[in-house]
Amino acid sequence: MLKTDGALLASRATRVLLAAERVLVTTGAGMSRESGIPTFRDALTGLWARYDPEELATEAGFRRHPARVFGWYAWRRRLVRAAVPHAGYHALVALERLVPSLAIVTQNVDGLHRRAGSRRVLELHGSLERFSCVDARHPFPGDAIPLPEADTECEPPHCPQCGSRVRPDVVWFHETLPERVTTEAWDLAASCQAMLVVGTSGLVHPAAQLPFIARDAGAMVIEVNPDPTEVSTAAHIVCRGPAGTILPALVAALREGEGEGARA
Ligand code: BV8
Repeated sequence: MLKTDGALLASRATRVLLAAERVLVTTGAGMSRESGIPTFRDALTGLWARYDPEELATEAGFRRHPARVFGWYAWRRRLVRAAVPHAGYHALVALERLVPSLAIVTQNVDGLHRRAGSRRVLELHGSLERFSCVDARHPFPGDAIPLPEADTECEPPHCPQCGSRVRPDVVWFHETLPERVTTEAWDLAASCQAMLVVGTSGLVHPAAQLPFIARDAGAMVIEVNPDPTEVSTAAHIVCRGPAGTILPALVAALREGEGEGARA
């Protein structure tokens, strides 16, 4: 049977994954697209179309227009609540059982990896489901924050301890990433044998450095993305297609490989 480029690449990727003890998966907004969650740039649509990320995803923007920013995050939180993890997420859960050690480092704040059942997930940019106050980052219970029905601006509550406004516990632009998670993610990137890079444009730093750290440490880098990205140059194998199709195909091939006792 003539092997298509896609099949050839998938089998090369399968062999790499079969040979790897430690696999690291890094994901971006493209991973959530097939579950109906807009990518970051796509989320600047409708009511939010006329604002740039600096306006909606920075502390300065929040202090200038708290109700506008809080409304945008409430709208995204409602979208995420209604979303269902697609087959690509379940493939990563299965992959966790097929390789000795697997971890997921995500830029996504939607929590879908954990919702699908992935156990080792590092959220580099925080979560839409966690909240804290803007002045002192005192934690604030998410279930005390109602989800507005419409895409509307909504006033954030105030912190019972210091009175400052409550914000989503995400990493905004010009903010440093959570130390513990970042240290663990960088260590994993520098010590994995294979990295799957799924659905990221590689434009946002420092997360964009991870594929290059892995490559420079001798790991095989496999990109899964329908379009070329900043990461493509770091990739040894490029699988051009959607995560919801490529990842299940990779896991099916891996199971086949496992069946034939191909693991190193
Ligand atoms: C910081 C949380 C230190 C909030 C987010 C070095 C060079 C240049 C700039 C910088 C640099 N270092 C720092 C910067 C500044 C800045 C930055 O990177 N700017 C960029 C835009 C140029 N970085 C920061 O500010 C970081 N902090 O550096 O702190 C510091 C501290 C004090 C003072 C100075 C410095 C913080 C960055 C984190 C920001 N927070 N999210 C929220 O979500 O609201 S970023 C947010 O956008 C996401 O988390 C994600 O990281 C990013 C979106 O990127 P992607 O996930 O890649 O998504 P994108 O839409 O771009 O692409 C989607 C891809 O999927 C595409 O390739 C597409 O082809 C593909 N796709 C589509 N469909 C599918 C698919 N793939 C597979 N399957 C499909 N079906």
